[in-house]
Amino acid sequence: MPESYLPKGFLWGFATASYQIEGAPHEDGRADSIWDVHCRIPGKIADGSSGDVACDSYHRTAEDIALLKQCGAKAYRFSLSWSRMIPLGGRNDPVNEKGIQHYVKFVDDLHAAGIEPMITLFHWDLPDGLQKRYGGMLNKDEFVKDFENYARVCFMAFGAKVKYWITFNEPWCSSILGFSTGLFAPGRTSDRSKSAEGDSSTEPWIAGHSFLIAHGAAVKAYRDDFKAKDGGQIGITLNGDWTEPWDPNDPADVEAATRKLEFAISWFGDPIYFGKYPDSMRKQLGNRLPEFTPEEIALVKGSNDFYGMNHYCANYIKHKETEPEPNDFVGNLEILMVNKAGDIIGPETQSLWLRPYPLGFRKLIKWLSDRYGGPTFYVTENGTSLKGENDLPLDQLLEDDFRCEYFRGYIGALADAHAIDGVDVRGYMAWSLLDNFEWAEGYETRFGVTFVDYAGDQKRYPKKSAKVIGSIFDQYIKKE
Ligand code: NCW
Repeated sequence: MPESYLPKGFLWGFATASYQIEGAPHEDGRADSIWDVHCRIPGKIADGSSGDVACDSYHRTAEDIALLKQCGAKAYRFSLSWSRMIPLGGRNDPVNEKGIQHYVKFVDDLHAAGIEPMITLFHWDLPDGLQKRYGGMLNKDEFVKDFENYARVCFMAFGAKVKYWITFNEPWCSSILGFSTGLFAPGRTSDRSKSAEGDSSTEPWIAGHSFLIAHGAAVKAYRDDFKAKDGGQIGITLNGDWTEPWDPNDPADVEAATRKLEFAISWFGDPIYFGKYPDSMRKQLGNRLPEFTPEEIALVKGSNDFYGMNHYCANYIKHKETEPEPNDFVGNLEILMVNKAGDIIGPETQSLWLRPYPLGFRKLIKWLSDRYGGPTFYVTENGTSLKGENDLPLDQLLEDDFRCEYFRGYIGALADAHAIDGVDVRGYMAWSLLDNFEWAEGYETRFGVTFVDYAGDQKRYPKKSAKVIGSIFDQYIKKE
């Protein structure tokens, strides 16, 4: 047993998301989501692909559960496709019984295999009907009501079978990449530059505000009407990279490194734990950042039973001397991979946004724990890709020693955060069970502990990491 440890009963497993694995986009009554539409726009996805087939998991639930069992997983985090449950999305639209039954059976099958389900209600695939009808997240009042209704349909359908609920996955990504850079669905960049009136980017901040209020409304619905009888917990999943100052001796870089954390994480974390946006964001964004009404504060403040943490990367941060651009969303600073002393933060991966640095994981979870008063954490995603993994011959690709090392480093860092730094962490979901549709990067980027042969009928081949990860947890989780 290593000196550091994870607590008894620690829940570990894997995470996936509906659009990335399911395929079957028009089966059993499912309608388009904004990602179906986004993928049809030429140039949006690196390899011109889509989630039309993906891992075909809609038809292979038994195979996926068998893989989870083989790995020894205790839990599985997956997301529901809103447009399978309520194809057009809205509170007055019909509920699709076939969609509900598909997931109810899946949850029953997971339980039969001894695997705890953890459900994400929204992992980016908004029903396109709501985007077309009223602009999706840009229409706060409509979006909040429709999300609350969808959440209630789900709470009702699964009842006590599901103990872990996540409202939104990485609202930063949906807000910034969906409404500022246009990289993600719904692909909006329309107000990125200054207009003739000197207007500036507002949409990502409006979308973010809608996510927060919708999260609060769903949590209130759960706590008022389901939690006591069903006995579950509910939270939000936030992504965030660790930051180190480019020059640790320059107070402006030290300050910028914290400001980057605030723009990326506290944007959502502070309203949930403190009922307000960070001062640094208000200072830079002024009234482009929406104000909370007293009713909204009451809804949002205190709305996490646990903090869902996705973590992948660390960066060096250098302050800027110039005034922020209107479309700046990082806090007026430079994000670098090399610091003033020439140190590299971590090796390159297939994804430009990912640089492994396990110590950054430990530092970030401690920073979050200190800032938010020691909440309970579930790590809801962590994992890596390898530059060029997709080009390797199958036998080499299955020997993914780099991924085994990655998990050793990160799980060890988490055990240090728990045993030495006193962080209350109770679970970890590796990203991902399967290679899958990596959004704008298409199928070139592989994150799975299982190779999926897209050219060979979606056949699954467990990689070495699928066999190794359980033994790493075995070393760290306390038996008594
Ligand atoms: S794309 C992304 N990911 C990966 C994805 O597969 C998963 O669904 C997400 O929850 C793995 O984990 C998350 N994160 C987006 C990274 C940010 C890209 C930053 C671009 C800067 C402009």
